[in-house]
Amino acid sequence: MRLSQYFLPVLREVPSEAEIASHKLMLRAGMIRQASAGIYTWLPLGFRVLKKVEGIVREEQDRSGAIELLMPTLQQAELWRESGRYDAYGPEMLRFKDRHEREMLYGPTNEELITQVFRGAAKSYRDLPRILYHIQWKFRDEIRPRFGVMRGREFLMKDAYSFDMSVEAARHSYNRMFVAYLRTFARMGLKSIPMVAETGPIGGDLSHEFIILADTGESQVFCHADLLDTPIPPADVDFGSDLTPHIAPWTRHYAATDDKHDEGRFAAEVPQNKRVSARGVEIGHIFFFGTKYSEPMGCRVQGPDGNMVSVQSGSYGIGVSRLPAAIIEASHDDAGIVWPVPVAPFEVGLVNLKPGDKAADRACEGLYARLEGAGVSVLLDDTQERPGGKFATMDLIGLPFQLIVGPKGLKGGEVEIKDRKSGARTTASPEAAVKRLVGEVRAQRILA
Ligand code: P5A
Repeated sequence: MRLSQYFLPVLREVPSEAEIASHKLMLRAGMIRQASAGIYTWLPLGFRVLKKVEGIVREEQDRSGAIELLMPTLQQAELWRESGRYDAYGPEMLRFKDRHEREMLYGPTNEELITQVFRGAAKSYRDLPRILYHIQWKFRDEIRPRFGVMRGREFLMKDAYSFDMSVEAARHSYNRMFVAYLRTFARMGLKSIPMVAETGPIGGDLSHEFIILADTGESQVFCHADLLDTPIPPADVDFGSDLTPHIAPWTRHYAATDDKHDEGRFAAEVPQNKRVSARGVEIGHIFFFGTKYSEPMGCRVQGPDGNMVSVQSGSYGIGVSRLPAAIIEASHDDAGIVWPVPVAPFEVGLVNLKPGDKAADRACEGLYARLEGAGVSVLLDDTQERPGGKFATMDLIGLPFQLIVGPKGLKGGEVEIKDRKSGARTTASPEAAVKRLVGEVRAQRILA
């Protein structure tokens, strides 16, 4: 992509409406613009990040065996009356009538809708287990939308729903998602911590929030320091057998907690030098709620003995549109965003210090073509902005690598590579630079 033909409205001033780093940086880097309170347009640069995040979420869901479908954003009130949640949900639900005076709502979550789909399709135990998911916009009329896309009213969620014959089988589905979540967030460069959680309006009695540590987080977290170094389980763990050994380090009762749960027990059991107390951002939340929806909504299948049984279910959410902000909270500095390669909007920022200079133009075109040809995504700054402004923009938008090309360096046969994260600058011949960048980018795309 050529910056001279792109749509990247960066802001030099820090917007006054933003309180936290990610919100400020997303506005300044031309990633989002507010449309109305808690509702955002994703500008091209932000949209590329959102798509990358969505892609990683999708890959790990698919890998775990979950099956993608797409449910609508609008739902009928009638369906929510079947589960009893229509009246219970409260003012966060956006309710309205269509032209036929039918009561409708903009879905804040999809437990009822998926239960309706599943009960109409599954007849016997042979149709189970299944995990179905979609990635779809939700609306919650939050009383205090804030921090940009971190707590929006309209937001993109990955929500999965599991259907099993027994509580034990449902625990396996829960654990399978648990592992998929750890892997999903690790692939985005995030260290996520599962924390025992409240179930709120979703219901059930088993639930974990996935938290990343950030000073601006809305939740208080106490966790065992070892949790931050626990290796991520491999994707190919045998889901048919007991998964407990794989997730035990995270699910031991003292592993992570919040002030609503057993902070006292945590303090008693975890040695002082191993206690981490921090703020956290919730990026995912999983629930096991058994028959909470299947029973009132009549979602039953025939068991092997011929008897009809209510299906055991759970639901599993990831805040897809919250993640770009969460990643920025975890990865930025004074100059701007520092994107991990797997979610970067472009992998390399190619800076032409002097567009119009024949040698610089020719070198940049060649580098651009070779990097793109090797599958590396490049944003080429071919604008007439002065060098200082170009560097500031590149640092602000946080592409992992900058490749800086100017007439002076070219005379000596050299271009400069800057690593955005470490700030390290090195010079190399154009050929060597391409080779190095392609190698680095490929290495950093995969889960360490
Ligand atoms: C699980 C999937 C649910 O809704 N039903 C379907 C369950 N869980 S949840 O915790 O309420 O939401 C799941 C994740 O969505 C993100 N999220 C939000 N992101 C941005 N703005 C919001 N207002 C918002 N509300 C929830 C969170 O990441 C949450 O973990």
